[in-house]
Amino acid sequence: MPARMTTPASLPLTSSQGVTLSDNQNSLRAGTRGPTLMEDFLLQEKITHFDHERIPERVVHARGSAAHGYFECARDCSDWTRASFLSKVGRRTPVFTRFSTVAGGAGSADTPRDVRGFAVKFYTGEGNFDLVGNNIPVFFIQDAIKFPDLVHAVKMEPDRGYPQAASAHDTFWDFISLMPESMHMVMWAISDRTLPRSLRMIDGFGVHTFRLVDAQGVSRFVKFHWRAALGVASTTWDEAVKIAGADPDYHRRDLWESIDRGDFPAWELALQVFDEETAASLPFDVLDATKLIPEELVPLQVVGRMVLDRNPDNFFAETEQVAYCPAHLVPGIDFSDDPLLQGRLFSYTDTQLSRLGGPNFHQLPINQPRCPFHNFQRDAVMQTTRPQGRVNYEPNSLAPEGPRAAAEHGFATWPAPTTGTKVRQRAETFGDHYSQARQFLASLTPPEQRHIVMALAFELGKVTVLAIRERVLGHLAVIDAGLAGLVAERLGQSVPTAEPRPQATVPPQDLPPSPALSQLASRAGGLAGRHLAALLADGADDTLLAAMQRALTQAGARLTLVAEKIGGVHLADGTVQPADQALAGAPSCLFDAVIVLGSETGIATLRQHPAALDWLRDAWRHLKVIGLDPAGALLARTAGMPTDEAVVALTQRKSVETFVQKAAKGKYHAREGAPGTDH
Ligand code: HDE
Repeated sequence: MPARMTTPASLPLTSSQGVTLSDNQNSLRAGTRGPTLMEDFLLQEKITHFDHERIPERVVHARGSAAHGYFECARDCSDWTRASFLSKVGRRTPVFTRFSTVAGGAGSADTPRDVRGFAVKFYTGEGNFDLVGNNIPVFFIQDAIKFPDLVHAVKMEPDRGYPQAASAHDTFWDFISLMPESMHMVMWAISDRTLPRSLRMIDGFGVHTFRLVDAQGVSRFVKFHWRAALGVASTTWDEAVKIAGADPDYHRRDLWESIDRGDFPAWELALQVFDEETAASLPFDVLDATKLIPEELVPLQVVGRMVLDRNPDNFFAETEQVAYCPAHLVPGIDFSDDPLLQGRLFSYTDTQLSRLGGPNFHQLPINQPRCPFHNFQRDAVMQTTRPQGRVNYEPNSLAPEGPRAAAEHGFATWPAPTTGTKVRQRAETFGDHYSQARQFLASLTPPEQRHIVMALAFELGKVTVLAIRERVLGHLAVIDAGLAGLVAERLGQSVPTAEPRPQATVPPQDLPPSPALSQLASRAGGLAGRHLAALLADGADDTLLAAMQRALTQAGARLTLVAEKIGGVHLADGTVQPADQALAGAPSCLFDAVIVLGSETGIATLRQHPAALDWLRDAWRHLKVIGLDPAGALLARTAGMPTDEAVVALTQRKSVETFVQKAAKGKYHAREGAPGTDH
């Protein structure tokens, strides 16, 4: 019997050829127990399509999450550029933004230690502009020809197929130890920046120096920065590892849910604009992507704001098929001669040819410009347009109304004077690999510096070849002898003193610290966008819970209720409070700060429960602000959790305020070093 599931309102289920199906539950067979027939074209069509559902994943940045939104111009930048999306205050340009990790496959977890991609497609009235950046302002290498080697080294090792999404292995550090130019980026890559708390809490950087060109044809250099409205925040390493197990989709879910709730993430677009003279005065080359320009030298100027306010309708059609390319430019913006950027210009289109199957990927709805586009490019795989007429060439006299180049307002490359001998050689001005690495370290707060030591010791602790560890220690010694010593001590080996210890070809300089590089020193603060949890036991005080809920909502945070059973608990007033999540699926690593409420009898079962004890031990270890009513304090005592200023006794209303004020400051770094914490 075919299963009939139609209702009067439903659409007919058809094949891809438009034929309505009478049965979508049974394939065609010779008798109810007989063989399936080859003529079942409906079965064949369905299975064949399914067999080909996957396309090659991106060779890097395979794991990503994206959203729609808009960019609103806040400064008339026509004194710098003729790009129309930057020239009118209040003008809104639609965007599609994809965040990604770099090394892991499409199905890997969201929280490995890794750089995050930050790619924005602006659908401007003059064509698509793609700003394809990262959450770190510099890169590992100076020349595109090294990119395949870098990526091979960091990805899983080719014989054994592991580790997935991890830089802590021999081949990555082997490569790094032989590439002194990577040292500045390495300092960023092992800093807290690569353990973001949320994709809503990362900054973005265009990395390379680009050009802006105004209507008079005057060009200036520019660096692009995205600054997260919520500030930059990170997890600890142990937290990131535990999140990967508890919720591998932690960042994807966080982005989706906040947009779904109407809590839209936002970023300021800020520019560093400078002329050739300023570029020449800097102690490094602005064409070298392993260097940044400290804000203290060239200030950031805010030119607009991006808001992501709509989730994709379909992950594959949008997030997976979006094709970014740094060569997607609009009039008023141009490239510089940065050799890393130059290599990227062809790579992205090239990779789409194999990933999306041919040169018509710009016709996919997510990639199509939102302004009219017409030319004489024709045919090819998956052509979805129907160009009319006999003229598919230019110049022509047969279609005078057809498309023509426009000398006055079309894209014109800025006429940068260029002469030179063909060489495979780096400029001497690219030679200093250590000064900015040292400057970055010196610009960080003591906890951030400590995390770098811990991270290096962890990563190198996974390196089995002694000579690789020694080579890396040698580089660290050039950056900072103290750093090398601390890492060596944790590894239980010494910093090599004799050859072949790495030497700097260009002696490093002591550049002045740039406080803007520290995420702790420049963090926005506040509880907006944060996610807290209350672990509840029977007898929890209903008025205290309601006061906490009110205070957190007012601060822009949300509170998830966790209980041993999803059915919830009985509050002190006798009402049943359902839980949002059961304890087994909601460890404290998923939340920014936590509270425990119950009663002496109600908390008794939790005191026997390893997950409840770990809940508090981990909250402590992960430097969270913790609120405890007297029952919570009993649980803490059973867990052996010490106490400090960031553990707040929750008694009455006033204590709710104290808790909220403390939690708004973020992690309590002063706890680091105490028993039960990582140090
Ligand atoms: Fe990429 N990069 N990249 N990259 N990159 C790709 O393009 C490449 C580099 C970045 O969400 C690929 O469509 C080369 C720097 C992001 O879809 C590929 C070099 C920066 C994304 C490629 C670099 C980036 C990519 C793989 C050295 C920061 C994800 C899939 C010259 C400024 C975009 C794809 C998305 C993706 C090549 C270096 C950022 C293979 C050759 C530096 C955010 O074309």
